[in-house]
Amino acid sequence: MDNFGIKDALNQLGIKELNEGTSTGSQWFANGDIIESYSPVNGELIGKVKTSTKDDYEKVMQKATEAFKSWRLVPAPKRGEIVRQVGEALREKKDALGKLVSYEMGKSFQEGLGEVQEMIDICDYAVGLSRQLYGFTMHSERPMHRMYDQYHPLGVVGTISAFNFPVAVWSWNAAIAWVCGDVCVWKPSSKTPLCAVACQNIITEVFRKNNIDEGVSCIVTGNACGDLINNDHRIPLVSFTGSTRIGRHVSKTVAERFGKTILELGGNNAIIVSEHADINMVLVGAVFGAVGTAGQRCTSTRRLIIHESIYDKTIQALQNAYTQLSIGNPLDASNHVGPLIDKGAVQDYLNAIEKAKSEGGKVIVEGGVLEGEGYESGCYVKPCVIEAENSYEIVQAETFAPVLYVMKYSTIEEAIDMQNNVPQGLSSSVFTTNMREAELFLSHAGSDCGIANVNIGTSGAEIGGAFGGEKETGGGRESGSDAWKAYMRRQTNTINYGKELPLAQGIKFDF
Ligand code: UN1
Repeated sequence: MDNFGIKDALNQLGIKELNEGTSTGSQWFANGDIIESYSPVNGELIGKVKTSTKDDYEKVMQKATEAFKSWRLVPAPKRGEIVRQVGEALREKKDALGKLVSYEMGKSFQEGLGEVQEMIDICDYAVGLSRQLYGFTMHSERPMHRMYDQYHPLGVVGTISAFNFPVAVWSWNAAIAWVCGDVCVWKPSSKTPLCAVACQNIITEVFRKNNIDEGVSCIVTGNACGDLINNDHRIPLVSFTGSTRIGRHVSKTVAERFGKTILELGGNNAIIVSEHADINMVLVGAVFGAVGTAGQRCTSTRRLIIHESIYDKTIQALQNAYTQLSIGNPLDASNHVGPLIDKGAVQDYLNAIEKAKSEGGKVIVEGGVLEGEGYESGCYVKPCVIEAENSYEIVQAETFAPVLYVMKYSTIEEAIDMQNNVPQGLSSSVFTTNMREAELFLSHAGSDCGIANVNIGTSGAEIGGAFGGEKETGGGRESGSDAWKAYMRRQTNTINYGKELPLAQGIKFDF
């Protein structure tokens, strides 16, 4: 493996054999069990991380709540300056961190670099945002009165992130939360803990250089910490990325104590391929969407809804494209598809294919687990394509693997209905050069998803937009646009600068 420079990357990122994974910067609290992180690339042990006990968690929370008291007083643009430096530090470590993401998670090195680029971009975005945390001003109905609203820091933000974007999704939360004046406690996925340790090492250096309380950025490790966060009344906002099943639990638990959540749960993303589509564009969008990250993005393309008049032609082009895919070590730039995260995911993939067949699905491109040289980890699978009905149970569910379901439609209205007719509502797209179809798809009678694209696939959203979806996707929004508002508390202020005290609604109260 070392011809890919993994050892050097680990060194640069300060990853040791045993990492005491509970931390507020330089202070380490970790007395729990050990998580071993194995690479899905070759099955080798990369390193170990100690988990947080309840006591460790408590210590971290004390640090975080203490840090909030000073961090919220730092002027927002000054907080932005710290985030700018975090972006700079990430630029310096981009190669090493991209490599670790690829090695620990299994996505291609290009995508690993892309993920770090998203982190850098969100930092840049947050720097500008730090001068734009605007509220409205309103006209009061009373004379000599002024009204406005303003946004204040919220407190400790708990981020529980998933393995598939082990660094970027956390940074969307952290960079925005920091400029908003919040402090962060991060519980990374136990499948990719080293990526989190690497981020913490990078950030700690920046904070230390600036004499910032390191409690502004904390990590707790181990799955038990998830529920500690969910139940903790000191955490007003929990941002959770993961399955709908766990998301439902997070949502209930946090709501019970009137905490807020940002939920980024499952997707079941479809591309509608119109008879007016540019087929070459469809191929790039659909194949990257379905097999990129081995189908393990929330935004991965799961369904292709194809117009009947171009169905056969599109299927042929798809089959042809799939035969050209090379599957193997994701650090090798000549491969398109890396491994799934672990053997459990491989089993889910196999079960999905079996289930699709048993419901009547017809295999268009055969799947299967790869064996032999280069595939020793047992996590490499062949991307597959299955002709299916939208109503199949398996098509209605999200399988985090490169399984693409294809189906036919005859009218655009029918296609939009099919696209919407699943429990999830994250990303969607239509490929068409017909303006009426495109506009209908984007209209209030169109896609019901949080993300709706025209002539772009379902995956690969830019950080400038708000990211998230409807229905079982959870309804949260992260990243750009005005998603920052969820990280602040809103306050309406009315000031009377006159000498009378008129009541609102003209109410008289004389005595
Ligand atoms: C996710 O899959 O959890 O749009 C996030 C995309 C990426 C982020 C995906 N920018 O595919």
